[in-house]
Amino acid sequence: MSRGLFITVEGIEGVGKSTNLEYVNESLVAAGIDVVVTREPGGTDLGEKIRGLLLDHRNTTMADDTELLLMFAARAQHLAEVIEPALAQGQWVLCDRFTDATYAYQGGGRGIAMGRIAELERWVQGDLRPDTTLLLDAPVEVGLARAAGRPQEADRFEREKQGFFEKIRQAYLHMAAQQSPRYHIIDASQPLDQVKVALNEVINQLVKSRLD
Ligand code: Z5A
Repeated sequence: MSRGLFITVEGIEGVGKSTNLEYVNESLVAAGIDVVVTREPGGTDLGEKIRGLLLDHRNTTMADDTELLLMFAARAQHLAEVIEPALAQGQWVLCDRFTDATYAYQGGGRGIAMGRIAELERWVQGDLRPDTTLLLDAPVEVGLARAAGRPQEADRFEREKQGFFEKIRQAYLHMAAQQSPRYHIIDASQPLDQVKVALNEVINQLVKSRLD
């Protein structure tokens, strides 16, 4: 049995990851692919508890290194319990955020050295990297305006200022430019129908590559 494909969806706050992830999942399932949908931080019982700590806006004194290490602690559990077993069984894993988010948020946003993140990446993941990353990109004000329309209380990240998200967007675009074959930049400022058209192109390519 061939190993499954590891697909991640990335982007700044409110850009439409959850909405489009659902669409990608439906399209893959319709094409006959066995898909596991998951998210970071989270994806396991333990990981969801760590997510609670990370997002709780009352944790105002969390140090940047604590935030970084909690992201990787949740990731280690997620890899062991969900991602690695699924890929080994030939399932495709569709993950809402992964380590690119750490480079973008903890590296670009908080200013932690990228080399330190790379050390943890090697330790926790070994050689495992996503096969394909869908980077939903839109100006920060578009993402923040969409996110502001949601009823839930803002979490610890959502309380950050616009400048924080500008640095994150630039970090994502920089990574995509450096490692271009893995990334597909999707213009997420377009109406949803057009975002889906752009996603379809990538989905069709992926499905075709597996059937060839
Ligand atoms: N984080 C980190 O710092 N380091 C890490 O390593 C990892 C994560 C893994 C939780 O992530 C936080 O963890 C995150 C980064 C940090 N914090 N932030 N910010 P999350 O992914 O759960 O949180 P999020 O970015 O806030 O995701 P979200 O709230 O689920 O937003 P979204 O998925 O990108 O957006 P959405 O809910 O799909 O869409 C928002 C609204 O816009 C909704 O009403 C849609 O109907 C609408 N929408 C979507 N697309 C369109 C278009 N094209 N047109 C019009 N309206 C649209």
